[in-house]
Amino acid sequence: MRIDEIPKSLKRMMMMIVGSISVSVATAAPLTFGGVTFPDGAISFADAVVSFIPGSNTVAPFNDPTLALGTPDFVPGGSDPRGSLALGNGGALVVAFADNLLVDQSDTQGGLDLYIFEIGPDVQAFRLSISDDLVNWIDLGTVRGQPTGIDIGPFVNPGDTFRYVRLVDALSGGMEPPFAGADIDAIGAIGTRAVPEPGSAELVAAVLPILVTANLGRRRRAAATAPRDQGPFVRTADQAL
Ligand SMILES: [Ca+2]
Ligand SMILES: [Ca+2]
Ligand SMILES: [Ca+2]
Repeated sequence: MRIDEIPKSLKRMMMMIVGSISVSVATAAPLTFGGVTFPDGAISFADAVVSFIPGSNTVAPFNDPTLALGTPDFVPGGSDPRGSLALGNGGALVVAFADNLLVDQSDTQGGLDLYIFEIGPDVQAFRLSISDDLVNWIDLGTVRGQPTGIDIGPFVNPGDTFRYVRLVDALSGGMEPPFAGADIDAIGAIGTRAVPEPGSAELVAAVLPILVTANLGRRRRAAATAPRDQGPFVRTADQAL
């Protein structure tokens, strides 16, 4: 189909869809959690679980790795205790950023780039690594704190970006069930570069052919075969470690 075959009304609709996606990235407002301000707001936080290999003595509902995604939501003494993931003794979690990438920065929060929100009465340690391909990992050492912030600057090259973060419980105490190991509420990147979310690109690829075919009265199989589930966001436990 040539572009001049598309009706004006449909062109306007297409521009609205693309515009709404780009605006959602550009208008992010700063958010503060536990005294830590994230200039790019909610997109700064981990978006997907790549893999979770639970350690011992973490049981449902505290062993759900999705509890470590998104903005911090654990409420001490709240009615819902499931705000954080208990890694279990020696447990390993790998998460991915989808609409942002971790980068080194020096302008905000003393240059600390990556914050892990660990919670609970025991301040438990975990080993922290970052990667951009799930193959080559940069070890940031064993850390602890509630929350704990890390400057990745000494470990990376200028301009490097990282999509993946790995946490491995360091067996530092609090080892009894039901929530043994470090308790991870959220993982946020102050050093954040916003990127088009894979889901948004898929949305454009999937929706536009449907609109075009609907307006022109032509059915095309392309709409049904638009790319889906591409990218690294799959649970591949043996790939991660
Ligand atoms: Ca994010
Ligand atoms: Ca930094
Ligand atoms: Ca949480």
